Amino acid sequence: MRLLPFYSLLTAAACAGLVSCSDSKTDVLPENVIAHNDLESVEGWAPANPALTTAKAHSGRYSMRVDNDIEYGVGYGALLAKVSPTRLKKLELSAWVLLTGKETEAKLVIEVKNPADDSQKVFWEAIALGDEVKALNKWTEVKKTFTMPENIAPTHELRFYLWRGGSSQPVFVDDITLARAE
Ligand SMILES: [Ca+2]
Repeated sequence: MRLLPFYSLLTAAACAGLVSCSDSKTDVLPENVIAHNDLESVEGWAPANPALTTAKAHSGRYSMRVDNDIEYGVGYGALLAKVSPTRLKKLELSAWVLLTGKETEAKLVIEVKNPADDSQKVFWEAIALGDEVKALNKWTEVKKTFTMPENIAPTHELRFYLWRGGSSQPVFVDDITLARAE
């Protein structure tokens, strides 16, 4: 398996009793997983992120939230060269979402940017949470497979983030997984 940047954190959390040490799901992630975050090991790591919250959680104590005052959630960014040994063709995003109000405009965004030219939009697609999640105040799993364009390069950066998108009522997200898909 590939070691993820926060794999050791997950293991440390597991053996600190936050989750069971015998829970193999948290010890070994599938080989195609690019990144996984249950938000349990983010508190205290700089820079402090106002989106991190204990108000609601799908796993453990923590999730992330956007609302009137918080535009973006805890984000992910890495060069494509580091996330996939071969050209990334498809990317599967899954996450657990809790909406507190109808007609939210919040989105889970997958973006590919060229760090050498910030104005160049290589790829931008999103899961519109208001379209996908109908139940309020109930954790619901959302999942989408994104087809990457031919022109992505190893020097481009893959980004994931939760964006408020005009929502005024809080939107919570937990247990995010980005994985290579076929
Ligand atoms: Ca959590």
